[in-house]
Amino acid sequence: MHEENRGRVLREHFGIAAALGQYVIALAGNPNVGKSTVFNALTGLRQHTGNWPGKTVDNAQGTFTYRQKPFLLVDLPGTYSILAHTVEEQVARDFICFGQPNATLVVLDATCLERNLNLALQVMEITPNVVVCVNLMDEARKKNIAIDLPALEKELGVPVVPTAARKGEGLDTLRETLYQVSTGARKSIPRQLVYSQAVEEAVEKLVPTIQRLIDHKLNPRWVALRLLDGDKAFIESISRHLELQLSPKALQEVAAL
Ligand SMILES: Nc1nc2c(ncn2[C@@H]2O[C@H](COP(=O)(O)OP(=O)(O)OP(=O)(O)O)[C@@H](O)[C@H]2O)c(=O)[nH]1
Ligand SMILES: [Mg+2]
Repeated sequence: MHEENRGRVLREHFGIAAALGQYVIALAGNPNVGKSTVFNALTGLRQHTGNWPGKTVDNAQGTFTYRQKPFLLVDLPGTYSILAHTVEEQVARDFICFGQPNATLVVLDATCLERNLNLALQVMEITPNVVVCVNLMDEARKKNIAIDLPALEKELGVPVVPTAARKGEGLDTLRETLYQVSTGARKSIPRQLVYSQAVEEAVEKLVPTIQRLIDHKLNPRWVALRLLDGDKAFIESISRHLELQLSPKALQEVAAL
């Protein structure tokens, strides 16, 4: 998306005033994993809080500068999933999809990685610009939980940074990694979930038509999966945020495949 247009969408749809040239980072994670602690550690007092437009869900935005580049960090509501079953999930998903952040930082709890990885894998289906932060490393150490971080990074295909945010541990590496991913200096090919053969065949059929309809504005594989899911809220979000009328005719065309 063109940067000026993205700025307008951020302002009008999400109440976020990103300056031109500012790198936008979305901060996602399950509830209570230390997102706000990471957010505070990175942004200090340069924060602004309010609500998401039209929603009673908290919205916190903060800024920081790194290597002379300006960053805007957006703290998303804590969610276990972004398949939009709750208003919090819808806010998080719509921002990651349509706010076009330069990077999405997914914070995980090192003491219960398996449960937390679900959200990371979902975000990795939407965008390749993901940084995974494994937080609460101090708690994991206390519980004698060992994590093979290089193996995790290799499996996921995106950068993994260990932190103990409350103690400020790992934040320098986190800033540097966010910088590299946001500026495009470091590119990833995230591991994609593979579904049953029937679903994969349906996705393959849908992708070319979707690509034509949405014109690179969203990852077509992700959109295909949502359409196969019959996710009406997502189709509404597409029309609202992309100002793209998925006409009944277009949808019929997709459905006919
Ligand atoms: N030991 C330890 N505690 C941490 C760490 N990071 C955060 N905490 C603590 O964990 C608790 C939850 O942290 P928050 O930053 O509020 O978590 P959150 O993800 O923003 O929570 P929600 O916004 O409610 O979803 C707080 O008591 C933090 O002080 C860490 O790295 N180590
Ligand atoms: Mg929080």
